[in-house]
Amino acid sequence: DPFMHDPERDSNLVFRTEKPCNAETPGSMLTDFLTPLKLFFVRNHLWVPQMHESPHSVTIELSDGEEKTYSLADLKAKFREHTITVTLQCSGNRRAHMSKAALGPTSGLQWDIGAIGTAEFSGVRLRDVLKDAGYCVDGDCPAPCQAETEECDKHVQFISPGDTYAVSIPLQTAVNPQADVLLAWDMNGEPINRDHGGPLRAIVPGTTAARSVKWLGKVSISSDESPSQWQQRDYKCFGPNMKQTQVRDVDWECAQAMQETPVQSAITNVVKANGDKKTTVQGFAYSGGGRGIVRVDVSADGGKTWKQANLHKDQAKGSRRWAWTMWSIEWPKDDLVHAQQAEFVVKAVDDSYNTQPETFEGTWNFRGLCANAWNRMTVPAEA
Ligand code: MTE
Ligand code: MO
Repeated sequence: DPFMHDPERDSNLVFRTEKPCNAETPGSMLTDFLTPLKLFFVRNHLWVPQMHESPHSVTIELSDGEEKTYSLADLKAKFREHTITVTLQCSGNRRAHMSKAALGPTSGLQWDIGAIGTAEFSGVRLRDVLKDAGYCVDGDCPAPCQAETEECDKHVQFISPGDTYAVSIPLQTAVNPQADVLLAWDMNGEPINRDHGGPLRAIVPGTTAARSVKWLGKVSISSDESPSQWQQRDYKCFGPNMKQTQVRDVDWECAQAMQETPVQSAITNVVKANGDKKTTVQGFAYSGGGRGIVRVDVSADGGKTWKQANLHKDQAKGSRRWAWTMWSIEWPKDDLVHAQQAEFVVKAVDDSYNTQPETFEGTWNFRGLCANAWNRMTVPAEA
């Protein structure tokens, strides 16, 4: 049993599968800006590897095949340490909601709202390490590769030991100092634990969490995306007309692998106080690509009328906005139009004025990815 050596997990987590461990945070517990480590969702495709080799090391491979290896101690000694606040969201977060659409169930782990969490990650910038390994990242570098067809450096692959997991990100993201891509060893001030990818993990802010490779062993610059199924297949959206039964007809190559993610929000709690006179609705809002949240609209009548939530101040660190924004709004009882129940709804707007679709019908895809329609929570008037 390769799962025999998996770490113990908090019993508050909601397990979707045990082996491999796929467990989400109960939505009602996603109240802190920084998610407590023991509650942080776990998404493992396989078992948690035992990192016998001590000291741990990562190998950088340039496109000409030249390699340079760094131990964790080398990384700590040689490069400047950076700390950034990053929300990691699984590509399939809220898939269970998309599965309730008229178009029918989607395949994959049926997550509710809790395959998301936020932490402070510390480590070194990947670009600094690439530079040290001999790759030109700034100054008088050869002109960047433009043409789609040209054989040149376009991607950075992240590989886990034994090829147990591998994906890639665009090279431009990896070398951009404002993109804050890290090789990280600390999470909320503690060494990253085994479930979350310790001793060393890639962190790609603003990008679907599948690209933040845990137990990082190798970084490779290449002209092609990673050939793995996790790059070529699993994280691609097709049109709502493409059903699971048509998978054989799908042109995998024509679809874009997920990187930056769309705007998302969810209601985590509806709390009544003061003899039910006051209802507080709270939740999170997040967008990918470093886009901040500029507005959160909340409705108590299923989306007919709206008010704006208070966006909470926080101490997010980073060159751009990589973290979610927590929000809340108080609803006086007299303003609740429906006597029997209130249907609270949330939608968020990011700083590019992207917002969320009302329903899942238009963005439905058979893998249940990018599920970001308005989030609803129905609450009886007398709880
Ligand atoms: N890295 C490795 N090596 N193996 C994995 O299974 N899962 C990916 C990513 N990195 C994965 C991985 C996916 S799909 C997600 S959503 C995140 O890790 C989950 O990170 P977490 O378990 O720390 O929350
Ligand atoms: Mo994921």
